[in-house]
Amino acid sequence: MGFFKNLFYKVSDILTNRKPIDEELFEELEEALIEADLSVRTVDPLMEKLRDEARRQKLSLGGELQNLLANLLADMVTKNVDIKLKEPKEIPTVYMFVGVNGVGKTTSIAKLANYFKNKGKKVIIAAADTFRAAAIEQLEIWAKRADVDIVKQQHGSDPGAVVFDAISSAKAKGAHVVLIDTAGRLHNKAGLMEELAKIGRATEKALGRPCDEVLLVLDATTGQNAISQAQIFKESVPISGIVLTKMDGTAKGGVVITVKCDLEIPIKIITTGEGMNEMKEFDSIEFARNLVKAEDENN
Ligand SMILES: Nc1nc2c(ncn2[C@@H]2O[C@H](COP(=O)(O)OP(=O)(O)OP(=O)(O)O)[C@@H](O)[C@H]2O)c(=O)[nH]1
Ligand SMILES: [Mg+2]
Repeated sequence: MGFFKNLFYKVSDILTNRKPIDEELFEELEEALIEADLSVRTVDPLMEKLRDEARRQKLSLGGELQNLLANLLADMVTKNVDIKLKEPKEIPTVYMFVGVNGVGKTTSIAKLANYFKNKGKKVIIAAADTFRAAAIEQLEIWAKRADVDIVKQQHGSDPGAVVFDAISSAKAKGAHVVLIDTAGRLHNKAGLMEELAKIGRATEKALGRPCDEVLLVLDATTGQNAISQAQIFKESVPISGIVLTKMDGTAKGGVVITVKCDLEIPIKIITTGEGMNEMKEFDSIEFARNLVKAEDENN
């Protein structure tokens, strides 16, 4: 199975049939693209282009649309230049992770800790999820596994104070990276969102500048819901990038395109499993190349 087929399995099925190109096929295709988590806002202009091109090139069979579609999607994904995750240049460089419950914040922190550690950086994790029972213990296990330091306080303590401690400790020890774990929160709870702003202020106080990266963690399997989460988090904290998790658990590729095209927040990291190494920096050119390449191989 090609990359395209994997990510857009239903779209691919429709197009591999030797159906004639007609209005019914376009409608079926449009529906499948939306089911694959492309937003309506993205699909409308895409369908228009597809129709125009099909007419211009005088295509007659559904299969002939596959390559065209892969290329149009590839163009959309690579439209804006990727903004990479900030390198830890200043000591310490601070990365805060935010998002709703269970999206993969803590696991992603472990992966980033391991990633920076392997680059020879000294890493400190700040256990600022003081809210969920066992959150601190979970983070301690990961910190041990990644062999990095952790700064924690008691369950229920002020997350801002934990962050302040962690940054002070990083300064004292000359650590390069501070990764802040925060409690999962529903984006519709105003009080909890305000708490994030407070953590941001504590960081600024300790660091003398705002957080270097505020990373919104989104679960790729939640589709359009991830988009609405982003829109609301964006109002409370200055999100600088997205960590898109659980890409191994979705056959829908559309979420990447929707996040990239509709949100105007760069995707910086993609994670694909529960293991420490199952993450990589997002590369839209590679993503697009795979879409198109898979198509060429199939034809
Ligand atoms: N398949 C898969 N599972 C993942 C990935 N990232 C995280 N998980 C799993 O998702 C679940 C939640 O992960 P956590 O890292 O605890 O999520 P969290 O956002 O910190 O959750 P809270 O702190 O409760 O808000 C765990 O079972 C992880 O193993 C991924 O990339 N792929
Ligand atoms: Mg967590």
